[in-house]
Amino acid sequence: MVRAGGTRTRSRGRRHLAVFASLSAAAVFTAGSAQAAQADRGADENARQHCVLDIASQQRTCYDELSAATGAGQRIADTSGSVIGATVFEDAEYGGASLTITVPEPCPKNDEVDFSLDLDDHWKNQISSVQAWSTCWVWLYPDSGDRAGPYKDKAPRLSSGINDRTVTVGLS
Ligand SMILES: [Ca+2]
Repeated sequence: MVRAGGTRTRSRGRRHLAVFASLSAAAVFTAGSAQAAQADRGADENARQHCVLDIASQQRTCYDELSAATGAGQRIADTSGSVIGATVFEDAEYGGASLTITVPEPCPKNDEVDFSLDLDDHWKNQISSVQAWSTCWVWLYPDSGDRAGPYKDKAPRLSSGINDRTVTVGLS
C-alpha cells in the first residue's frame, strides 16, 4: 500500500514531494503498527485452545473457551446449513485443547466415510477423547493405516491403541 501511494505521488510531480514524505512516514508507521497488531493477533490465535474448523472451506476460528467455540460452530451451522460433526479433544474426559469440526450436511448413513480431515502438525498424535454430533460417527486413523471407531456418541477415554495416535479424522 505504501508503494502504491509512492507511485501515485511521483506521477503528480515534485510539488507534492514534501507532502509525500510526511505522508509516507505516517504510512510506514501505520503499516508497522498494523504488522505488529497482526503478529499479536496471530499469537493470540495460536494461544486460543478451542477452534472451529469448517471441513468444506478449511476455515478455522479459535476461541478461549470451549463453549465459545461450540457456540460459534452452532452459529456457522445455523447460518450456512452445515452441522457440527464432531469435537475432538487433546486430553481425556474432553480436556485440553479442542477442535470442533463442521461439515456441510448431516453425515449420510451410507456406509461410507463422507468427510475426512488430515490433522495439522499441531493436532497430530494428540487426540485423547471425542464427541460425535449430529448423525456423524467418528473414525480415527493412526499413521499405520488402521482405523478406530466408529465413535457414535461420547468417547471420554480412547483406548491405548489409538490414544495420541490419530493423524486423520473421518466422519461417516
Ligand atoms: Ca492427548
